[in-house]
Amino acid sequence: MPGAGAAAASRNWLLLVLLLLSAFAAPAAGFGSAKKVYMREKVRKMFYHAYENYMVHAFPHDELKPLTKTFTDSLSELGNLKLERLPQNYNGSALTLVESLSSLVVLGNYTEFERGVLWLSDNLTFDVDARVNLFECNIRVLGGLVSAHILATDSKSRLEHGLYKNQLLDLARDLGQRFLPAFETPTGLPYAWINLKYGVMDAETTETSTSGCGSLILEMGALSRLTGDPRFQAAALRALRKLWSMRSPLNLLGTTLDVVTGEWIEYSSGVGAGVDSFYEYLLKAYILFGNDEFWDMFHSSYLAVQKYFRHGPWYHEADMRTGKATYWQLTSLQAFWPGLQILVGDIAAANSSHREFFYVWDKFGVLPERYLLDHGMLHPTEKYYPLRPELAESTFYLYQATRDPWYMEVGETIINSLNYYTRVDGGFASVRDVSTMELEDHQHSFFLSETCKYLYLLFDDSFLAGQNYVFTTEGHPLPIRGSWHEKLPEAYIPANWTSVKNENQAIRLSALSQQVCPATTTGGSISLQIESACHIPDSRADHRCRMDDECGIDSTTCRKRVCSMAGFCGLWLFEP
Ligand code: DMJ
Repeated sequence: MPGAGAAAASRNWLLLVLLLLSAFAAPAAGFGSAKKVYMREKVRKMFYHAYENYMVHAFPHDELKPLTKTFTDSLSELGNLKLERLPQNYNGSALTLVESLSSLVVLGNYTEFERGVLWLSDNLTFDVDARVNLFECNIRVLGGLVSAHILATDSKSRLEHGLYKNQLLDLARDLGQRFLPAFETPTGLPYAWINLKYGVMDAETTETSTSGCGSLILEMGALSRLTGDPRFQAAALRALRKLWSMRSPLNLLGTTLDVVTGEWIEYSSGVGAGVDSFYEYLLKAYILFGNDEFWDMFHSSYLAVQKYFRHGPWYHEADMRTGKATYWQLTSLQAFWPGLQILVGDIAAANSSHREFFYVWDKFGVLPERYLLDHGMLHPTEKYYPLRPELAESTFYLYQATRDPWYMEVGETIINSLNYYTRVDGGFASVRDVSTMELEDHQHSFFLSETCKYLYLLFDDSFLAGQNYVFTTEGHPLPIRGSWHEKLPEAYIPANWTSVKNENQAIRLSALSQQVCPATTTGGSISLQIESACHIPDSRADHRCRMDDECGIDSTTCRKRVCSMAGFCGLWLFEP
């Protein structure tokens, strides 16, 4: 439990989070306002190219097949939803429209947002014989509806005074109620799959993942607060507490488990697939709801991740029982981690890790699903890039925290790659193989809810002005409201984390010159002192190098930095 002496640190921490989520007034030096507008408009065009092609060729089905200009409802990960009120027995839940609503608001298109809200109000139903994945349906559909409901009742929305009578909230409540039978297990851990009409099917699999049962709290907690029905939050919280009770003495969790026996199935885990949003939701639930319980869980698990998974800027997997490394692999999903580190204020670690993900992006043109760090090669079967958002997401958070124009350059590279490799006449296509750039006929809905949204926010964050949001793991914004806080948060930041000492001086000139090597002096009115007993700066201010001798001592770990293949000083995985 945090001690009383931590109150000041707590306030600083909270202020930092608020600062990170707010719009800063200062424009980015080196990336002029005309260029920012140009990039923003480029992202806007990307979004509408994806959205309009979906509306023309796929709506009201779930997702677009951009190469053949057709549709798909058979999401292996989501299951089948369908709209019964439509003619011709359509399958589909207009998933991409549900996922696009909050992005339309971020782009300032209230007219199309309102059109979508009213269409869904009239047509969507969940009273269907459909087996869906609880986690995916929660983050995409429930999260999309809850967020859109909040935005529809926002003072900026014209719907507030017109035709909108909480229809999306009614739909969300109905969907949430259909989720509840999944939680009726001896452990309280929910089944991974549920039939929306009939509940849990006979002989349903009892296997689920850590993220599948441990990251439902944001959407279900928000639903409870909006409806006044505590059952949604209670179910998600009970599952989360049970999951947490299954941690090892090292405070590590596995990746898959049995919801009936409460036994682990896969003991190895990392910060990527099957676990990622579990960590994300502990911290974001604390920010959104203010309970110390979430912070305590996050704090313990964050320290365990840094201790057992981190190796320099990389995060490998480890066995939860021993802490011993298992798989030395970089996965595309892990790229959300630097963004989460920004929310907790660990900027130096976020920056060094983000730079490595970007190095791999740059090497292939996009981020491969899995990259074998120990062999320096692609995973033989997971060479795909399904338009994932995680690197863009972290880039957005790093830019919010640092205002370093370098992150805009990263965003520009990501945008150019997406347009060059994945844009086709019928939308944006996934990459089947990053070594050949062969495309796959699928435009995932998260390309609209997350990838385009974070890239747009990187160049225009006016949506954030005057309101702080937590973004769900699917990129749907939920406002941070004092009235949702059960009590005021208390937090403790370990002294060796790279924390901002004075919240009035939180703006930094350059992440490359300061966060990577934090004690580099900056001069000027916004200089910032960060403790570092052992720090020795790299020879060059831009951290480029040809030999290890040109690299200094890392200020946070006190370890010798070495020169990477890419020619940057850092704490790389394989040191001499
Ligand atoms: C999204 O559906 C969510 O971000 C989820 O948590 C995992 N990643 C996918 C997109 O990559």
